[in-house]
Amino acid sequence: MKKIENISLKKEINRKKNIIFLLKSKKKSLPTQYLYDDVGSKLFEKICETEEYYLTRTEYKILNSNSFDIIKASSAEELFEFGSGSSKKTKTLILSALKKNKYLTYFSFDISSEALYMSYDELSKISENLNVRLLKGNFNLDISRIEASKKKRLYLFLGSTLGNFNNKVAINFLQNISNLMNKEDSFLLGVDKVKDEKIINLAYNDKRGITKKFNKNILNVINKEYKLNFNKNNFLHNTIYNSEKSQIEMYLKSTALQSIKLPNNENLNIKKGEKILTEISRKFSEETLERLFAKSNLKVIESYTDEKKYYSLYLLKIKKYL
Ligand code: AVJ
Repeated sequence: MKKIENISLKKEINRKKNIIFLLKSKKKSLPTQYLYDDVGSKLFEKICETEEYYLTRTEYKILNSNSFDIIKASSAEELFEFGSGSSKKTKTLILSALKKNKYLTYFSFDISSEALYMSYDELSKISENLNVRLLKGNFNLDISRIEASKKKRLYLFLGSTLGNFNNKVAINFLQNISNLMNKEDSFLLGVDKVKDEKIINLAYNDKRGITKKFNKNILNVINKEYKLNFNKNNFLHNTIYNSEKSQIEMYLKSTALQSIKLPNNENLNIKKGEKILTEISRKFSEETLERLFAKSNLKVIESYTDEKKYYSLYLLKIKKYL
């Protein structure tokens, strides 16, 4: 089995306090990262295969039709992917990069060991000239621990994962990447775009109920992690599209008055109808993206989309080398 390089600095200190704070707040929420444990990562892979979830399929198509162009335009000699998941989509880019470079290193950076192993399984057979490195860490906490490269690196952040971050966190993340980038490096960002609300709503309410399972799994994860007593049967999967913020908000909605024992042994009452936010998924307009890039010292070199303009990839470079 391939060895995982753990680069994360475990900042354990305030985790419990944070959970208590989030659950006692007027607008309750849970940290989105808990959706992506090993079970959750696998459920997400299944969401990607549903009819309604157009994001992955569309991104894959765009990547497939433009992968050689992306490698050419970026002159990439090395690939570094954040939140790589199973790396299925990245395969096409790797194959194109191997046409231009005899040897290639691909870094897969993810929080989940399961995802890293899936990525290794998917990629290790491609070529003897491909070196796959597995890095385990959290991309908001551990990005400063990534080493820059002497080779021209193409950073990848696909799957519209940026959409999980509120504006402040998104800017912070993009700034961290642009600080890490050398002059010759590039960055390929995949994002879901603003479109007809009906299509968006369906994507988060698939009829097979996989998204519902995915959402409820967060309760298993935090029950285990913090020894809590959430009962999945007392919650409904609930999403709304917030058009003001152009984002899907995914909630667990309480079906009854219930009492939860918090990690500090305090009892928390959750009313019937009360909602706990588990994830946001932003849909971006060109204007929003321009603003984000400008604040992060990034400029667009090239962009790629599908015929319906549902989804876009942006190839970015550093605007000013500081
Ligand atoms: C993995 C964050 C891109 O926001 O569309 C899918 C996660 N949540 N269905 C998304 C997700 C519910 C997904 N991202």
